[in-house]
Amino acid sequence: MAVVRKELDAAAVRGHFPALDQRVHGHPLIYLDSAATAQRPRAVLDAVVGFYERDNANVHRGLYELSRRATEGFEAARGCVARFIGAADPAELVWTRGTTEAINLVALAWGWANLREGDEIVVTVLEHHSNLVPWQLVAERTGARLRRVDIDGQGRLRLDQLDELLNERTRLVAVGHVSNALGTINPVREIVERAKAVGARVLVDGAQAVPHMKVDVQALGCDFYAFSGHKLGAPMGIGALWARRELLEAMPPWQGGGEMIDTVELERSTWAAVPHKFEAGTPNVAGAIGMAAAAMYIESLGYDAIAAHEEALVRYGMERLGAVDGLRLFGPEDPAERTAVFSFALEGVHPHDVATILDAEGIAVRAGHHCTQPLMRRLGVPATTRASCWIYNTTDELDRLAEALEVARRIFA
Ligand code: C6P
Repeated sequence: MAVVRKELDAAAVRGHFPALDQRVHGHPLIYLDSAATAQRPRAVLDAVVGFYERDNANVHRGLYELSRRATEGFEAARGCVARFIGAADPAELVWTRGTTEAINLVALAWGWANLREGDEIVVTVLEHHSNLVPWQLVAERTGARLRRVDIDGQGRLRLDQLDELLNERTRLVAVGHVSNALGTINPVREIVERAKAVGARVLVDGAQAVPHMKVDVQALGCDFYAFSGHKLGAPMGIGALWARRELLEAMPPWQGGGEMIDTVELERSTWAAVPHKFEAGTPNVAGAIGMAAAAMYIESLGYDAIAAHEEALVRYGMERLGAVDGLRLFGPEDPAERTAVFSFALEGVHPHDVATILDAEGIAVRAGHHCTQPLMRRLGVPATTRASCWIYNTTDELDRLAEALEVARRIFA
């Protein structure tokens, strides 16, 4: 039977994102900073406005119609996002403010309860500060020790070194699914297998994976998966932690307040069932509803089509940017091992100057350490310029980027 592969209609997709339809400094906007935060499709904007226009009320509290609708929408959104990442049960999905908060939740709730002096936490040199600093804090308080996996010359994790680091003291491996700074796709399934062989838990930072590839947490076999809404077209301030139910049930709460309790006495309390045990206070209901709308939007495009589109961008971008005189592209050489993130140095031009020159042309990129200072140190650079693509970017835009870089290089030469 012939397999019909759905293609992404880039023009139609662009039409779904109102923010892309504008001029910046007299030029059509070229938005190449989706790794920092994506633009939002109309479907998400409508879902958020719809909630506030019709259903706005607090959840799990009121006995009136609006509160019922708000609660139903909020919990339906949980089910939708849980399904989106292949969770077995909506109760395994805890709403958070984003990836950072999800990882801090695990560090505080699981880490404090399970880590002791002499235990080891394995991280990698690719990690975003969000998947490093929480472990430093918990290590300092518990006496656990951080170990670090290095990369090879192409920014790929050295699994041989992981094998050397893993031992019976390893309690946790905390690894990014995709590097925000280099675009490297890490072999998470393989890492999980190796970690499980020594009885370690695995936390995956999925912030840069979920917008680009079908994630199935059960197939990955990990214990915790953290991700943000705003990188997949949902509002800022919403994200999620997925964890296997038995782990969540065994973990103590990390924040106290309304919503997360069962009974409260003056001196002690009992906790609500998971996931509410981890959701103290009024949640970001509109954000959750917006995140479900983003997940449905992505599913309507199809991950196969998204992957094919992004793979074409990776190949084109590597070739086109690689041809710019004096440009050094970081990250894996094999397009299959990376997402459409182009992190580079332009000889003789500071990354901040590159970004400023590009901004004058209406091109938005990020320059800096990308919240990965250990990685920058490892690469021997203070910063890079990073152009990151998503579903709405085109090869024409990468041409415009390359041309602007050629001009920048001539000016500074
Ligand atoms: N990276 C970037 O420009 P929050 O801020 O909690 O939504 O996500 C934090 C985070 C965690 N892990 C990875 C791999 C990330 O890329 C990010 C966010 C943005 O690369 C902003 S620093």
